[in-house]
Amino acid sequence: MKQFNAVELVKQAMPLEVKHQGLIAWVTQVATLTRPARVVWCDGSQEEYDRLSAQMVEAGTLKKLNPAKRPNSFLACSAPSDVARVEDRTFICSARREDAGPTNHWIPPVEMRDTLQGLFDGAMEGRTLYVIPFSMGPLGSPIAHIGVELSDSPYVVTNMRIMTRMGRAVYEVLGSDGAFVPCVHSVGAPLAAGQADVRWPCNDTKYIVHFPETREIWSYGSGYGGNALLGKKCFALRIASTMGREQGWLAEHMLILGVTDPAGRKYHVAAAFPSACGKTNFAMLIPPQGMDGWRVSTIGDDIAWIKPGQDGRLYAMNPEAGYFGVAPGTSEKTNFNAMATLKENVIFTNVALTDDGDVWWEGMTDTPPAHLIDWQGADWTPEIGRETGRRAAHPNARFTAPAAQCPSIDADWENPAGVPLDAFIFGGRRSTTVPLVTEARSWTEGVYMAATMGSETTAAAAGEQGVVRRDPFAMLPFCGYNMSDYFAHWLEMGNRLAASGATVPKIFCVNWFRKGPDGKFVWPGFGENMRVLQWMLGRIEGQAGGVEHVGGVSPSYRDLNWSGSDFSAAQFEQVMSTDAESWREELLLHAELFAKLHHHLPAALIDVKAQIEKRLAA
Ligand code: SAT
Ligand code: MN
Repeated sequence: MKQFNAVELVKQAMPLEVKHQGLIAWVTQVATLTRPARVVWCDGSQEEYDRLSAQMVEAGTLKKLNPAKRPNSFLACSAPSDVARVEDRTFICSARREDAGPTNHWIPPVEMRDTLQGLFDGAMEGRTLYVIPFSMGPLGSPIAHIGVELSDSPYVVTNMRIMTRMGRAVYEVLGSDGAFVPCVHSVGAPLAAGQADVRWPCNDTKYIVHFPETREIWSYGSGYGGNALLGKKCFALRIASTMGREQGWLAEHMLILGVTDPAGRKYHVAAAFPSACGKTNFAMLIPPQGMDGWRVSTIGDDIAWIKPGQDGRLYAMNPEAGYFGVAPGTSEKTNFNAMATLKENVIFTNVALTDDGDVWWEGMTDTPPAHLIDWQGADWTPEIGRETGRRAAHPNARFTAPAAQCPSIDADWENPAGVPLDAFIFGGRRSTTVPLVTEARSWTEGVYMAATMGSETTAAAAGEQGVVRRDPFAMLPFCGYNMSDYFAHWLEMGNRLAASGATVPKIFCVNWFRKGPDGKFVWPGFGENMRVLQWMLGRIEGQAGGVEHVGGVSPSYRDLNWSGSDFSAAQFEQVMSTDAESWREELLLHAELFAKLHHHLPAALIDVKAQIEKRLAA
């Protein structure tokens, strides 16, 4: 047998643009460890995308959809065990445990490196190691950061081409000594000589590992979403949040939208919600009837990098180039712009296949097609669905689509300067207690609201669903360092803003998800959220009314624009009401969170809590 020669494999197909000795040495080192059959340096071209897609169709990983219905689009169906992010298998391996903090899983770096050496030893045997150069943020812009992912999954390559600026030009930007975040990914399913591959290779053992000090990412065992597309949660949130802390900026789990009023005045808002709570829908909102002249434009749907500009204001940019959005529930009615974005050039994952080679998911149409192949490859009919409760699409089924295809895309979405922020919104999924909207009276009170936010868990993460957990800033699974230090960083950013004399964005807290006694959502949501947005802008302009209460300022019924709506004052009461008893219960949960985060917990937040308690007692 021929001796395995990593140097030769790596050099063989290396493009001329690669001049970075550090990069070449690292690729060689990873190839030596993982022993792939081939190394491919990706160039990001359409030709490469088509070739890999065809290979995956051949291997059964992808189905090509009917080109007349869904041009240049594919369906991937994963292994049933590999359908979401795995939070219990996600690790922040900082040198000191306290720097990861109590909300992150921590293992000493030395021990973790040992484990990873064992796992990655020969992990790519029989497979191809793809070198995937990518930029988070517009290529070459001063606020962009570069990563290189080494992955043995062609599905990762094609998804990364949509989700990031991926390809040859990145090698040029890197030059001979540019900085990059090294990301190593294996599905953890080496192939012995002659062994047939499976449709969706993965491993029951999974590790999603971050070394914040050395800015490295290692991911093993999963091919799905945030576990495998390492530019997204791993880099643009977990690693970037630690970079932001050091360098004075913020990496947040936020959509960014522009909103233009009938007079042509434009505002920008960044909004944080946990996974699968409607960020994509909110970012692509179409104002309802009766709100003519208002317009929402989309800058990003999941991640915001926010930095102070020359004028001291905060500017936000979207580091991604695509949407990895939740398919179920997306329809022409709930998100017209998303449906238009999904017309072509899309990779669907874990949705159902129609008999004419198109896709379908729960909520796409009121009436399901008479027959489908479900996400696990079995026959599905509405009767089977009713009888067994089996869904045609997995609840965390996703689409990967180019952002540029979105009809509501903002003209400034790739502006390297970002867009100036007027407001932050924080929202959880709460069937009770939390009102539709509350304005914080100060930056500090806003940080408190965001820090203590709770939300019912969704299918975006493996584990029990529908249980309320604290999800500070919607960053619980994504903060790369100690959560209390993260709160302190937010407070510090606020102080700096105030000191610069720049306009400080207002902070609001929303809850679209209150349920009535019948268990149904009371607030219609989607386009109707524009009414709440208008109220916020009115508050920014000092024009809209509001009522002070224990937790902040909220509108009364007459403070919102109801034109074109039949939402009644009684219904409004249902989505706004809170009583002292619910507040007391909620505060117990805040206390629990603060006890957990006591190490480095900023005193300013403890003060806000004391003030709320005082108001409640009065
Ligand atoms: O799978 S992802 O982590 O990219 C989606 C999400 O949970 O927000
Ligand atoms: Mn997300």
